[in-house]
Amino acid sequence: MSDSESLFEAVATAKEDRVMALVREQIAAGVPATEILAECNRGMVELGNRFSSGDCFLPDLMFAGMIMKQAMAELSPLLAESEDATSRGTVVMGSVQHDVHDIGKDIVITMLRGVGFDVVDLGVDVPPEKFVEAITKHNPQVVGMSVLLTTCFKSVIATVAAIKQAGQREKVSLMVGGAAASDLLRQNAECDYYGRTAVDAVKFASSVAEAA
Ligand code: B12
Repeated sequence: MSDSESLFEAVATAKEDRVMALVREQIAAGVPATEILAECNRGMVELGNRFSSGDCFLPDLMFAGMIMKQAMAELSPLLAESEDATSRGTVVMGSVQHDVHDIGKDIVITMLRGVGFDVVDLGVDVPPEKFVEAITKHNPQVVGMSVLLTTCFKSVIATVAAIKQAGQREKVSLMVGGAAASDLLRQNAECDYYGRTAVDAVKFASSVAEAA
């Protein structure tokens, strides 16, 4: 292991010890948690590119997922620091049906909670009817769907259709995000908002809360 290896490179090559050492070093040096996280995310995207080109394999993705969760355990308390203890509203979040990626969803949740939202985490591989049930039970202002697989576009569309069918569409704002999402998906699925990052999710939920 080279001591000059950056956090980006260490994540992209799934080097657990180096990632954790650099995360702790950067926290101690006062680098904002959001910046540390952004560099980890870029590393994960690079790892995905290496996976696509056959330079690494599924176990590497799984291992990197575990490393990211460890890094998140260190960063979450910093991301969740909030001056405002009163609830700003409720958000229901889940990774859509057939999608088990949860690292990005969990970051979105941590950041939303950090700025004072109550978040109901439905987990991963969430079928449309679970979103509908959660809306009935928790009466959220915002529902967020995370999607990392292009094969799961149809899950986003099916979730929105189920929400419409249940007569809930007018009472919730729908946001979609995750590496496979785009503004085109937002349009096709008739969501209200596409966000590229967890910070975008916070901005959108905050704008909905402020307008209420
Ligand atoms: C780690 C990983 C895995 C891990 C996941 C571990 C876990 N617990 O999540 C494991 C090993 C399980 C996995 C499995 C698979 N994976 Co995978 N995986 C990845 C990888 C490398 C990183 C994902 C990640 O965590 N990124 C870091 C997080 C922080 O980023 P993020 O999720 O995008 O979230 C950020 C934003 O998008 C945003 N965000 C996220 N959600 C939301 C929601 C809202 C509402 C908003 C506003 C914002 C938002 O906020 C976050 C922070 O800013 C990606 C590569 C990539 N480019 O994404 C491939 C990738 C997503 N996987 C891929 C594939 C193909 C698979 C498998 C099919 C592989 C296989 N052959 O089995 C399976 C599918 C499993 C399933 N059914 O879901 C492909 C998808 C290709 C495609 N176009 O569909 C990718 C892109 C890799 C590639 N380049 O080929 N994977």
